[in-house]
Amino acid sequence: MSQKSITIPQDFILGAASSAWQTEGWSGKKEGQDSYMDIWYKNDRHVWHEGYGPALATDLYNRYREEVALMKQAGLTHYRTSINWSRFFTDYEKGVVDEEYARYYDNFIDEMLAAGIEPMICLEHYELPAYLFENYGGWASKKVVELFALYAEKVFERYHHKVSRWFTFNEPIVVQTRVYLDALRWPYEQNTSTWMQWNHHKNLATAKVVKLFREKGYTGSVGAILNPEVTYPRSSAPHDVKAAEMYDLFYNRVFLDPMVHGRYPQALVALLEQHGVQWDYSADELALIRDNTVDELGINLYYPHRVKAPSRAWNPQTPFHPAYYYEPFELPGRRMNKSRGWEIYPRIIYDMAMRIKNDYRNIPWFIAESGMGIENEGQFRNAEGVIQDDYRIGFISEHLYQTLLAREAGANCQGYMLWAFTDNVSPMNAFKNRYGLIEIDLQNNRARRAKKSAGWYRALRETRTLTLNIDDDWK
Ligand code: BGP
Repeated sequence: MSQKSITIPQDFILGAASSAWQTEGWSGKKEGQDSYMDIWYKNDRHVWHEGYGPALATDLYNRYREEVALMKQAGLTHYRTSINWSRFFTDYEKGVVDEEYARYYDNFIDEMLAAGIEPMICLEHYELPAYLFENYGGWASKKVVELFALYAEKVFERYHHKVSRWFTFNEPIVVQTRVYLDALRWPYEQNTSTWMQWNHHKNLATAKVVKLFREKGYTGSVGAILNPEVTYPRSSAPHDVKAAEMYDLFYNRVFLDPMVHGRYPQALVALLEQHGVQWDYSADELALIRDNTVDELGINLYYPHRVKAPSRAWNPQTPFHPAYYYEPFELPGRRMNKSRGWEIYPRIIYDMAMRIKNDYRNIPWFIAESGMGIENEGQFRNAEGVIQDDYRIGFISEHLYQTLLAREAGANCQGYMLWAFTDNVSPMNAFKNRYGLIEIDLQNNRARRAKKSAGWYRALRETRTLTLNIDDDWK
């Protein structure tokens, strides 16, 4: 075991993240203001862990003052959440702001600013209005791209003087991949062309919003929060390396390249055509994407992704799916977070940092989500009732260490944000795997209680030094 210490630069973000739908609850929500997540939950509650979902969530809508006091106690420099598009308007087509909901955000943001915590706001964290999903097919429609730009316009008008770091989407690839590619989520359709159309329209919407923000002359930046998966091939053999490259092309570069370089990879466009994937795009749209790349990226990184070359021929009856080119690979002996079924490999952060430095013009970025979800955390409670989450402290230490090493090696990395500030509702895994620095007590009216990690996080902020033990003995 060796002990290491590393300095956390003064301007380095030490924050935590969350989203509107995963915290606020339905208090004050009006008829017709469902989001995609709400209708999925309403239509298919049985797949949500123990029936928990967005209905109450952490009741943040009623408890944001208490929450901000806890953020301050935990030493957060920044807090990232979303505004819920489905609740921000009473009419999505005319852009009529729901004053009651907007006032909640006015107050929440003011409360953070008064506590010295910088809010970072995402415009969509899966909160596509159900109305737009049902009436236009969601992001399959160009009309929805227009309406998103209208929404961004209204949000910027109201908050540009209070918030300067904006993000269009959180993990823009996720919903369509789960619904249209893998058909794992309601409404369980399989249509690879629809998948690609959603990808394209989210890239287009990002470019439109970047353009709008710049034309209005607002101070600040517009970025996006992506979840590129650091994908390692099983072996150095060319067939396995190709599998990893293909995975990267379809799932990572489909957003990274247009958002940072302003263009889709040629190889991706050619493969989509070769496999008959149809998506509607115009030269004007591609020009808009080319001219309006993002200012910064948030990167969500949880686990390494490993692939190998496919071991069988593709079934010709099955529509094209990128899995045509790869198969998942499990590394024997891997370190695991058993609650989540995810491998733990902190090196992903360093490897992603070098990728951004070398292949993505060293654009400013930060870790927007990193964290450890653990089931049944109550078992780690001490006599005073405080959850002793040393595993979380260990996880953050190792991942933050890699982030800081990358920064020392020239990565343009602005900070580290933990997922999540409090325990909350994940899609289906609602309150199953607990991620927070703050516990949410479901048996006691969503009461908040700081875990051991909250005090440790605060000390990080105060000392601006990370000290950790590295298990490096030859035993
Ligand atoms: C990320 C999402 C978050 C959150 C997190 C944890 O991909 O951006 O919204 O849900 O995953 O998810 P889970 O609880 O399923 O592990």
